[in-house]
Amino acid sequence: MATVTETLTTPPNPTTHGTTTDTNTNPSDSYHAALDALNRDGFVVLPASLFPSFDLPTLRAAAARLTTSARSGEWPYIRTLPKQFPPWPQDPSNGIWGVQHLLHPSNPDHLTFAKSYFDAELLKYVAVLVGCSEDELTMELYNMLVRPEKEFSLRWHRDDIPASATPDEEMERLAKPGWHAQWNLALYDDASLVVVPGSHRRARTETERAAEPYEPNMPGQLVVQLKAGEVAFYNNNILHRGVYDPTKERMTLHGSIGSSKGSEDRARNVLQHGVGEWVGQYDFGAFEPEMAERAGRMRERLVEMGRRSGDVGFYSKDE
Ligand SMILES: O=C(O)CCC(=O)C(=O)O
Repeated sequence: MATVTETLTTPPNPTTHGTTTDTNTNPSDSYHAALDALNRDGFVVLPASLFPSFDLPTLRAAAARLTTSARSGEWPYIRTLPKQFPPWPQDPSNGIWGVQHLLHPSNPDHLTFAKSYFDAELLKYVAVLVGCSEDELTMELYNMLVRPEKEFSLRWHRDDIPASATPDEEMERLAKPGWHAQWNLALYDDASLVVVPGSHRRARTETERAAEPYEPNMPGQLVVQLKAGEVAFYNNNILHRGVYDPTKERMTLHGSIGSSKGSEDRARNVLQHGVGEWVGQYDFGAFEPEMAERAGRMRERLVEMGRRSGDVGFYSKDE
């Protein structure tokens, strides 16, 4: 299988991006280079050097503590085998492939994870990739994808378009702005995410439609190879799957941030994970003031989205 060869290496220009919230002014900087790659390919890999404040040893230690808790059943927010979409039963006896709600106030390490989620540099990329100002960014999800303890993989899917969609339905949804950015931040080298580059801009081909759900060799597929500390942003409606190696450590932080321009579709995608149940209790008092301010405003926009949307249901309750 092919691997990602394109990574962005240009550092951001501090003179044009010190504190700006206007994200649409300089199309030649590394933020917009990332946007171009995301629009073209449906994913982009950013080097760890762009995010110097990500503290990998501290994040790994926090991730290991929470994973241990999740596998033992102590941490109830988990993605359990063999289910692909929420809701997931809280019983870990069949194994887990993800840990939910890293920012939950009952996680003793929530602040460690929050520092990477609300990181000022990350948020600049997010604003450009979403296509909104930093003042519109909305807190969404921060989860972690972990090594299952036995063979497991996800079938080919788009996160927010069911496999039953007709080509016209696919195109109608793909033509709408997603109003969010989604990323994987690898704490260990990670080659679990497999994508079909460019498939976020078109309906599935006949071959893709007819393919087995777990087809190991989809035409044009590419394994996203992340080194520890790298961040892959990807369009959640790119045709993709997860293929996991139970023998290889995986702790990959899986985040999304939206915009107050987001629609009911986006509200369902976010709120079906249950974040609305605890986000109101979040106390940002322990954050440094600038981050507390930023996080507080992003949380308010999430609460507002919940208020506007009411009961949003689940994308695919039984899979
Ligand atoms: O494991 C991954 O990186 C992919 C996860 C995924 O496809 C999903 O959560 O929908």
